[in-house]
Amino acid sequence: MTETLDLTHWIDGERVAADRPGESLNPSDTREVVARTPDGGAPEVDRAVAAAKAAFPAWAEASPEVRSDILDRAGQLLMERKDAVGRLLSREEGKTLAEGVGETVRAARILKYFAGEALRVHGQNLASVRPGVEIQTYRQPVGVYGLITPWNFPIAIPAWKAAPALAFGNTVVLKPAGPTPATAEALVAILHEAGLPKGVLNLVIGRGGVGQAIVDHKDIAGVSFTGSQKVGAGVAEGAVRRQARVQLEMGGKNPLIVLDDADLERAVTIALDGSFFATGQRCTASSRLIVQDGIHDRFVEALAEKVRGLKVGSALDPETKIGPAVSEDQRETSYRYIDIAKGEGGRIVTGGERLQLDLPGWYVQPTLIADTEAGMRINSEEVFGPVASTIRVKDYEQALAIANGVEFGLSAGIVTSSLKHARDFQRRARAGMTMVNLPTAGVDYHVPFGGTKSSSYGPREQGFAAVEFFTQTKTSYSAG
Ligand code: UN1
Repeated sequence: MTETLDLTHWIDGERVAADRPGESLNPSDTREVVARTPDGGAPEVDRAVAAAKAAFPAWAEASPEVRSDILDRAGQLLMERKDAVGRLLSREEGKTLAEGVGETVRAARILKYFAGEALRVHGQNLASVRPGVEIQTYRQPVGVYGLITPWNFPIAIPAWKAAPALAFGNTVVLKPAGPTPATAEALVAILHEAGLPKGVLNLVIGRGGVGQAIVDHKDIAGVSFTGSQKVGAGVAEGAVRRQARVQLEMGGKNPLIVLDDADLERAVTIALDGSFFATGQRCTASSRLIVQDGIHDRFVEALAEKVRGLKVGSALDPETKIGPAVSEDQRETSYRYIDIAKGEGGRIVTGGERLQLDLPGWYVQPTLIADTEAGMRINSEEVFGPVASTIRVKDYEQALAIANGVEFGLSAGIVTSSLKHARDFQRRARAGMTMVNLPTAGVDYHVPFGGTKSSSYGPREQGFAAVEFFTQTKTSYSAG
């Protein structure tokens, strides 16, 4: 299946025909155009926001059962089409077919989870400090939300932002990432097929100008963004300037500590998944492997052996374990950081060379770099590719200090059989999520997601925490 899709914006429940000057390419084989794409801007955002604003009162007032049913139906439809949508995702983003289908299932489950959450919005009833007075708190929908989503989870992240926004009675303008609009469009189409009223969810496809227009629009009450720290800082500034709500999920430089008492095989499996799967293009990926002296050499050797065995190739080939980078830019970033690490004294244990495959795609050889030090650029800056480095440490305290010693704090992992160290790590790791004997990446969809320090800003996403950002509390006093 190599058809080229002609994408449109979705505004006020309609597919809006537009010129299609852009294209999204298949990173596994760049001769293939996955979709021809419109290039929206402020005028389309204006129309989308106007539609979302007009749709808001009725959607906010709708029975939660109506909203719940639509999300549930959309989840069901997506589940039924997981193979087709997952394949489109893999063609467009480059993660393997298993990962693409897996992510599609995750998106479907998110829709179903928030179908339940729509029915569980609740407040509190409190006694006043004044006799005869009662107080109730309510959670109410806020208005129009702008959602700006990244390319690396092209359906799960649009789903985990849109589903709570819609479940709690808000309306939405969604801007998908430049390289992956087709997957987001498939989600929007399914939600409409499931019965979403017109104007409740709008999609504007385009480049950075669309995001800027969303952030600056006076009728956008809140912005949820996942992407780079640099863009995120601008989003926050713009939103705060006009007192809009804002939630940011940005980078990570996630540590995985491996202590001497770890099971070697288990540690290797965890590192392999966290560092290399999904081509390392996860903000939760483990990029710093902090390894205690006694296990260090055995760990590096065993991991390198596994990394050498990873088959890099087309995302659509069932044999492939590591798909391409999403774009030429991302491929070059990986190779640039490999050079930087070499320049800093890192030793390439495996990978590092340019990969020549038969297919014209943006492939990167999975690369493991040993003998690096905390503080090097390779251990401070996000690479976002299948590249990991190891840092040798003498004990747990040194490992923890290094793990905490970067500006990011999204996910942090430890592999150990010591309950004492595991518990201590859970308390003292400066990260929003800690993983004991699990990869730093690969999170559940029904619990809060987010980081500390420069990784995140604003309320948590996902699970029962999502209600914080997507509702506003009203406090009502009454006397009989
Ligand atoms: C995961 O690790 O399962 O953009 C999810 C990202 C994160 C999501 C990671 N916001 O990579």
